[in-house]
Amino acid sequence: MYNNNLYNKLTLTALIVVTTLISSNLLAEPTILEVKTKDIVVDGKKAQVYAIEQPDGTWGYYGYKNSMFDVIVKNTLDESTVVHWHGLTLPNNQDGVELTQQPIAPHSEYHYKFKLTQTGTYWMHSHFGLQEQKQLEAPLIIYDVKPTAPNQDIVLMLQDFSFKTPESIMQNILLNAQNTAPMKMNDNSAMSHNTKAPADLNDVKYDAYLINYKDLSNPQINLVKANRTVRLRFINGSSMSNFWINLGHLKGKLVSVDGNEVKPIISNKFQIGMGNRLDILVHIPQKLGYFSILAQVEGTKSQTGVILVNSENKKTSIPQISSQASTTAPALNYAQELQLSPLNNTSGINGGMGANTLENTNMQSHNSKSSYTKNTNESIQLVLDGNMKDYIWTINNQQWPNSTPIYVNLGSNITALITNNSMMAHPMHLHGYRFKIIAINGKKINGALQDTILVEPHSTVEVEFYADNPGKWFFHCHSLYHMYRGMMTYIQTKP
Ligand SMILES: [Cu+2]
Repeated sequence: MYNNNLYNKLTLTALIVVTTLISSNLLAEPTILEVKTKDIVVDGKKAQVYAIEQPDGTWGYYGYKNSMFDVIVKNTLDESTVVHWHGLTLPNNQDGVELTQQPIAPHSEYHYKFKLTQTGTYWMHSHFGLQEQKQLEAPLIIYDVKPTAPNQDIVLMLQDFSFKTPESIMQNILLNAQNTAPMKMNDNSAMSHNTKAPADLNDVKYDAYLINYKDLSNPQINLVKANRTVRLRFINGSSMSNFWINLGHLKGKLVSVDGNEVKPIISNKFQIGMGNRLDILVHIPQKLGYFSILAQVEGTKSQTGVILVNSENKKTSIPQISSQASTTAPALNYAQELQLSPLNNTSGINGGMGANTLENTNMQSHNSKSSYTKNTNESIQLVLDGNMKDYIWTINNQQWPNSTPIYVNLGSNITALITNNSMMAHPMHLHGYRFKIIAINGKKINGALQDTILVEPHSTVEVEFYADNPGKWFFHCHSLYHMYRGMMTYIQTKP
């Protein structure tokens, strides 16, 4: 008996040692991310889109803070690509964009290696051509500690889908722009400045809206446990669509925006612009059987969603949910942004963020800050505009790629005033940094740290960041066709 136990113990120890050796050996190997085609079914019809998956089928990347992001991107497509790690503060040559590397040629690969210094919900997507429209994207989640119950942590990537090719969508936009531009301008001058024609909200009419490649005719269903808290990680990975998240019967607690913790906001409705991420905690009550989590596109009745099913009460039948809501959703607005503030920030609203505070929050990976000159302040202007007739979109009157860089001094505290002079909202994204929102329409706020901010038509947003990450960093509109038609530039640090 005793001997048997000892034998068992030894066998167990040996097993643990072997397992540890195998897993540590596996950990030392780079993670493979394959850029590939993916067959999906939308509204009962087959379609081919793109995906980024590991060889075992894992969608995207799940890692830990302070570990290495050691990834080989394998391009299995017959066209070039380049994959950007959206929201990560990383070394410039790892950014995964055409500014810092050659595109990855068809059937070739590229190795990325850098330390993960953040935690939270991020994502990856093609920064090449119009591939993002075909869902060449995936989640990128960085944990602080491993979640104890994996089914209580749900990633929800919002996507806009068309059976048309991105090229023909672009062509249609150009045709529509030419036909409707003069009318839009008349409308604008005749109406009050707050009235916007629906055409200004949505340039593209999509066939469906998806969450994790599925529409409401066949939605993703997640089993959840009653009396437990579920973290919903929303990623707006759509190309041209802003959404209202509707949690229905569940009360949500918004705890993180773009991977940065915020003072919690409790509601069952939230706004999410293109490129943004929201982590929302929901508590699953015992008595109900299922919960629909919906996302409705602004200016439309179109919606998508997933169903959470209470694992202890799952006999309840799940009704079909229509892809059309009963009412049209309004345009997104600044109400949510004005409420947001960082969880760990004691600086006053009018005191501004000193460089020291930004240092602490902005670039934990760079320990060389002390070598930079501190507390120099610089301000830059970023003026967004558009020519509706030709569908040309500009930053500071320049249309990418005919742009000159915006220079900032390395180690300076940068205040950037973003002025939107156009009739459309633009989700503006800065690479390599997170910025703090310090004013909206001139109203000073102690706003959130974000990497993407939806700038409403005819409005201003002031953001601040500490320029301690050297290199060339794209600043662009995350509406895919606006970016494609010129709304992109880059910020370059001077030593
Ligand atoms: Cu835009």
